Amino acid sequence: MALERTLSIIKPDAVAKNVIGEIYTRFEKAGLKIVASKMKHLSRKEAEGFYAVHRERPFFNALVEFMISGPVVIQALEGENAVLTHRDLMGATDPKKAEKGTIRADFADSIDANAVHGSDSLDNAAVEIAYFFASTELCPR
Ligand code: RTP
Ligand code: MG
Repeated sequence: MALERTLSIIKPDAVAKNVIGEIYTRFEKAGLKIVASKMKHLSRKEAEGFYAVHRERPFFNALVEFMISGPVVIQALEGENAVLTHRDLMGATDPKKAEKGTIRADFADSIDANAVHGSDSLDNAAVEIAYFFASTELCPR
């Protein structure tokens, strides 16, 4: 087992549903520690930069519009196998395909408004954490 960090975003739909605390509880119950956290209304430039890998995909503009439609809550999570542990908690991208009991099955409405983001690899996690947090903002415990 390896101690890892991953980046999590509670997307505008889940913030609007007032389930930040319920989602944080799932992280904590799974053994993930929140080592950095902030609420932010992303600018278009920030959202486009964050999702730059998806720039050529047909859903890119809709994704950016959605991510700037309201505030998000961004956190770095730390724990054993944090990247995969967090992806398992989230469930499949499309909530219709997400396993029962996952965050997306319980809180997401559609593939666009799908409640949460999570890094998909350890390398991307490092890049994504650095995109939103200075190293001095990380508080390992
Ligand atoms: P995320 O990056 O948000 O954690 O989600 P993911 O890895 O499960 O999905 P990814 O392929 O990285 O896509 C990023 C986000 O774009 C939206 N999407 N829409 N309409 C579509 O076919 C489609 N595919 C992806 C989703 O909101 C997804 O979370
Ligand atoms: Mg992704």
